[in-house]
Amino acid sequence: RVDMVTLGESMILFQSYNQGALQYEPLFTKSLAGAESNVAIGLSRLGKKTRWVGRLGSDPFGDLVLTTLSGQGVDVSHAVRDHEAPTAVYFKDFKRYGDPAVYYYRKGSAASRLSPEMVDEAWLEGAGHLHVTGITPALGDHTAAATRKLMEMARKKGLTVSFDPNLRRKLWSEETARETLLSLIPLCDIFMPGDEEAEFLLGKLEIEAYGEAFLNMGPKLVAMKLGAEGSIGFTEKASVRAEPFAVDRLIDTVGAGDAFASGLLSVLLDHREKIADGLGEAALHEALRRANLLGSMATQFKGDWEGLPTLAEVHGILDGEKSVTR
Ligand code: KDG
Repeated sequence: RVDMVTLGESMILFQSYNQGALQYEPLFTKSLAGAESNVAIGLSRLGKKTRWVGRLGSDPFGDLVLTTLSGQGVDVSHAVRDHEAPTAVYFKDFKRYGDPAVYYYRKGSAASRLSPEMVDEAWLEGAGHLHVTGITPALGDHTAAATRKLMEMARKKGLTVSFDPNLRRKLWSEETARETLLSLIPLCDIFMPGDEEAEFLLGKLEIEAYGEAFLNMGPKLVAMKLGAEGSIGFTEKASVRAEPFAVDRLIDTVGAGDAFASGLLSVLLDHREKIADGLGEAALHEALRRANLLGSMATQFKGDWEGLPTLAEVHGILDGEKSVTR
């Protein structure tokens, strides 16, 4: 049994050791990144069984992706190695103020060569849920077609599907991004945009109007990230707001959305069969609170996923359960 399977491009991330400007920093730390594998790691830490599928080069960085993910408890047995194209890398440039800038070196990577013919039903075997993001379709027309095919396949097989638009303007034109992302929304049950992404997709509306508009496109649940304002969830039956958690030391905002997705899904997957008929208010609020907590934790550590908590840590914070720390 696999609680969640996800498809995406995982890359090797280089971050300046001292968080100095990229061009002058002599030392870098090496880690793993990729929105979808971040979610797989987040959920795995919260006790869910996860599987990551994607294409990697036959190179040491591809090996590192696999060993890191399997070390985090993620099933990588369906990952595919490409013998010609490399594993991608990317760099984070810390800016002191605002989000870090990112520089991708991923054109022509193994993952970007994914095509619909390569999509394999076996990827979904034994799984209850599929999570995808708007990054995979941003890598090219064929990766967009592959994402669509996998979402359709998952629905046909009775899996629930979540979709995070994860708008990455550096990867595609605004026009293609808008059109493609909008076209994928009807294929998901759970849609999780940020407020800026909602505005990008639909223009400026009141927050409540976004919820209604996205629900009308097909999803059964819309969870909107409102940054420092927390989050809000919408179903046919309810609209629920969840307060944010304080961020005492803002270090790295990259990965916060994936952390949010992990927290949210960790609760929603326990209520999977109720999603179609509209989840109750209490469960939706619990999911959003946990999502907010994980989002805030991710921003207080360097790296995309390194700051994500275990289930015991989550209970410790949310329910005041005491643990022995020394
Ligand atoms: O959400 C975090 C991702 O943006 C990061 O891990 C890199 O996957 C990545 C991307 O394409 O931006």
